[in-house]
Parts: sequence; structure tokens; C-alpha cells
Amino acid sequence: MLDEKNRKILEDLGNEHIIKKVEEAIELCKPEKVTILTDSQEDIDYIRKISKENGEEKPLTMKGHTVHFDSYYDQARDKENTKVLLPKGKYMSDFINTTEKEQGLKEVLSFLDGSMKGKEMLVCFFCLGPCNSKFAIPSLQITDSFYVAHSETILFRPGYEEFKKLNGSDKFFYFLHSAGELDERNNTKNIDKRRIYIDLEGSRVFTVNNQYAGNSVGLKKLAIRLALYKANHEDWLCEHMFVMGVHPEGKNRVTYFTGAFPSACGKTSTAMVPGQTIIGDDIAYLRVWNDGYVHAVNVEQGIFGIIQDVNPEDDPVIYKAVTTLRELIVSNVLVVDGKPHWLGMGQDLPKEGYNYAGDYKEEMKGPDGESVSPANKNARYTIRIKELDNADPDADNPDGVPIGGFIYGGRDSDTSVPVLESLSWSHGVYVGATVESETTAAAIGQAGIRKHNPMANLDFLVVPVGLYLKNHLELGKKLKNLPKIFHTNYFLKENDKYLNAILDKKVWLLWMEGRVHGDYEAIETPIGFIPKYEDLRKLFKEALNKEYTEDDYKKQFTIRVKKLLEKAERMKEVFEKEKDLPEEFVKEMEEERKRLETYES
Ligand code: OXD
Ligand code: MN
Repeated sequence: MLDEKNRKILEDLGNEHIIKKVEEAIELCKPEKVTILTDSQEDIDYIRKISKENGEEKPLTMKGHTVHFDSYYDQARDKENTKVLLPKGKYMSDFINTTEKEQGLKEVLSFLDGSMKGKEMLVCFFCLGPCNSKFAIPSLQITDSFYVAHSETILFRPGYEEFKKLNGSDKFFYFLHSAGELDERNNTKNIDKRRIYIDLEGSRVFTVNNQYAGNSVGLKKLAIRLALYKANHEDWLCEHMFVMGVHPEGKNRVTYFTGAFPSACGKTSTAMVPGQTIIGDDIAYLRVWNDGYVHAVNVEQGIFGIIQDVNPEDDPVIYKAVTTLRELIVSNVLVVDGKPHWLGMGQDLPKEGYNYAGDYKEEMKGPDGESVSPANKNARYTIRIKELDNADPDADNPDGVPIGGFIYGGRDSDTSVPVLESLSWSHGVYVGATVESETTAAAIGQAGIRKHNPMANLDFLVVPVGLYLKNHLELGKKLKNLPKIFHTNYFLKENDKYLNAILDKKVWLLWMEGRVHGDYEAIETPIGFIPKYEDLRKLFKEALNKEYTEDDYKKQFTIRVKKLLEKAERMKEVFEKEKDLPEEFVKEMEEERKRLETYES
């Protein structure tokens, strides 16, 4: 199927494993044409051009901006049909969605059989993590979607040259994707046959009958599972974390943080807080470094962010990025006359236009009889980080950056305080492991239900929780310079109203940064160290020019003992079901509960 040019590109890699995978994919998916891509601008331009010509993307008025729509039924990650393939008789954890390997493979391969008939197959090479780095993992993506390939050229580092360095080895990740049969809107027809099956031992993922990037883009939410498995069987970590630099004014220093939050809980907007620098907003690899710190890199080089609520007031940095000239894809927004509109953009939305349901009119019902939102709540933008004014100069450093603090956060209306620091490393592992969050639109299912989400990594967890927690505990033992561990909650409410404004997170960041350097004292409570009122008052004034009253402080930082004990009970129940939990972890769980009980009245 390959012409001379394409064959040469493939053969120049000198890797039989890749050739075999490409041959097998061609035989299975039966495309009409196959194109092998390199890192060249010419190849990237080709992907961009065809994604518009074949209708997967449409140009918007702003130069470089395009819009893509996913099927009405494919607007978020499909957790139910994303499964780890597990050999017969093996058990992993109650937290992990698995299916029997042989049968699962048979099923997904049968759906991929002939899935590219009449279509062009793209064979693309990327690199997870910076190239020329100990962190780098070369990744092969085969897909029939130019939108997927285009997204990946924005989101990931080019990897054709990196693959050459493999010297013929099979140490790479492999993703095979097909959008399957398409309807007249170029959307996946057979959503009932959507499958995302992960073969951990084979370092490969098969995904079919979908287009939403969380399901289709191999290198993002699918690679995180392969990397998490690899990391937890080696000596490093793969986390659902941003990486950012915090720059306190007048102190002439930068402190790097990583932060894990469940989807749609303010993770990207934390990494994009004004005055700070971003390295990555979603996935980090962390390794113990020879300076005694844990170093982190961004696995990606772009952002696939939620556009809802991005407006000049709450997210000024992101708003500017998505409304200025650059290469950008928006998805599942409302389009009128070549202009995108989204929920919470700070303007009234048009009553008619084109959106994820097709031609849109206010109050219309979708094919499932539900009301159609003008733009989907999980509508997204895709951009490159290095083009941003707030990109950190070390974003591509092959050594990563030394980390001063880990932040865990969730969407919690009534239990935890806005910011706290753990009492110790092992208590911090407990704090991370007991993140709870009210569900959102980033995954299919009902929104607003409280769910336990250890390290905000639950959706991507592919090793038993006991092993995962043990590796976190161990990390602390290997480091001379331990990061401090923090927990934040931006979503505390009273009488159904948020107690904090969206940009208050800047103050929490500056307080955490100061704690890393010993600048602030703190109050010890049963759940961790909390800030002193005076420090916050000053920080609110300096950073946001806001008067922070003692009354604000009391409402936000009251230790809600009853609610926390209810949470402790919920945690006991979920962890009781798990085997092989590290003793140190169980002890932290029991001790926090005891500390809280002494305050119960
Ligand atoms: C994401 C997610 O898109 O977590 O980052 O869903
Ligand atoms: Mn994410």
C-alpha cells in the first residue's frame, strides 16, 4: 500500500517492530491510502490542510482558528467502555474497569476490522515528555482522523527523529484509532460500538468508534494509563498533574509546583493564574533527580482545555490566548458567522447557530429528547503552550524542573478548607489519596455527585491502589528535598453561594509558595496546617487588592469536624475493600480520624 516515498520514511527508522505494527494495522483496518508522517513542517501542513478539506474541521474567522464537532453522543470520556485488558483469572482492584483480555481483544479488533475502508490511514510519530531526555517515551499513533492527528501536532512534541534513537527496539507506546463509519456530519455512527481497550503489557491501546479527544487522541488520556503502569513498575511516577512556576512578587525566585485535580475543577486555570508561568496543565512524569529533588516534566506541549467560564475577568490569561491569532482548534462550541461562542464567556449567547447537535435554535431538543445547550459544557480549546506569554522558559528542559510542592484539589461544597498543608509526607499521601470531588461534564454520567478520586488519578489508575500508594510513600523516602504537600478547595459554598472568587486561588498559590520557603507560620489542626488570618489579609491586599475580613476567614477556614468525620467514614469504607494497603497509609487514616474525634462535641 505504500509508495516509494512513504516506504522510505518508514524504513529509515530501521525498526522492524514499527513496520510490523503498520502492516498489521493496514491488514486489519483496510484503508484506501496510507501516509507516513515525519516531523517536517510540510507534513504538519498536510495534516492541517486535509482536516479542513475533509470537513473534520472548519475554518473560523480568526486566522489559524478552526472548529471541530464530535458526535452528539461523544462529548466526553467514555469511562464505561474504557477498559484494561486483563489476562483470565487476574484481579486488579475494585477501582479499575477491566475486561478479560482475549475476549476484549477479539471484540475491539472485530470493530476495527475494515474500519478505514475508503479512508486514509495516518501513521504519526510523537514523543511524550521532552525529547533527548530520560523522561522521553516515543509514541506511535495510527489513526484515520485528521482532527486527531492535527490535535496531536499541537499537543505533543514531534517524535519521528526520537524514534530513530530507539535503534530498533520495541520500547515505545502504540495507539491505533479509528473513528469508524461516519454519518453525513462526519461523526462516528456506531457509538454503541465505541470501545477503548488498553493492553498494559503490550504498551498499546485500541480505540474505535469515537472522535472526542479524551477517547481518541492516543497520547493524552490513553497514554497516561500506559505510562502509569510503566512508572509504577519502575521507579518513577506518572500523575494527572499540571506543572507550573509560582513567582512571588519582590522575592526574585520561582518555585515549581505540580497539581492534581479531577477534570473541570480548576486545574488549567490554576496553571494559568496571572503572574505565574506554565509548563503543563494536565499530565506530568516525576523522577527522583540527583539534586535530591523530585523533577517533573510536562508530558505534552499543549493544552486541551475546557472553554466554559473562560472570560476576561475570571481567566484573563486563557481568554487572551483563545481570542488571539494562533493555531487553535475549538470543539463543540456554538458557531455563528465563523465566530465561536461558549458558556460563561461573559456575553449573552446567540439564540441560533451551529453546534454539537447540528443547526441550533434556542429551546430545541436533541435526538435523545434532552434540551440542547448552546455550547457543550465540555467544549474545549486546543493550543500550544510555548506560544503563550506565560510559558515557562524551562518547559522543554530535558531535566524537568525541581518541585517544591504538590497540590491536590477537588470540587467540595461543604467539607474541606480552601487551602491546607499536610502534617508530613505520609499524611500528604493520605491527603492526596482521599481527594473527593463532585462530578462534572468531562466524563459521561450524572454531574454533581461526590466521588472519591485518589490523587485525582482514579480514571487513569491501572495498578492496584496499594501499590500506587506505596510508590508515593517510597518517593518521599528517596528525596533529600521533599516537596510539601497541599490540598486546595476552590468550591466551598454557603447557602449555595461560593465563598471564594475564582481568582482567589492566586492567594492560595502565593501562601503555599511562601510555606515552601518558611515565610509564613501556620496553625496546626487535625487535618493539616492552615494559614493565619494576618498573612492572608496581606496577601489578598497585595495580590488582588481585596479586603479580606476576619469573617471571610472564619467562614472559609472553620474546621468542619462533623463533615470531616463523615468523610473519614466514607474513606474507611472505600479503602477497606482494597487489599495490600501500605501500613503507613492505614495508620495515617486512623490517626486523622482520632485527631478529629477529640474535637467532636
Ligand atoms: C482532561 C480530563 O481533558 O481530565 O484533561 O478530562
Ligand atoms: Mn485531565
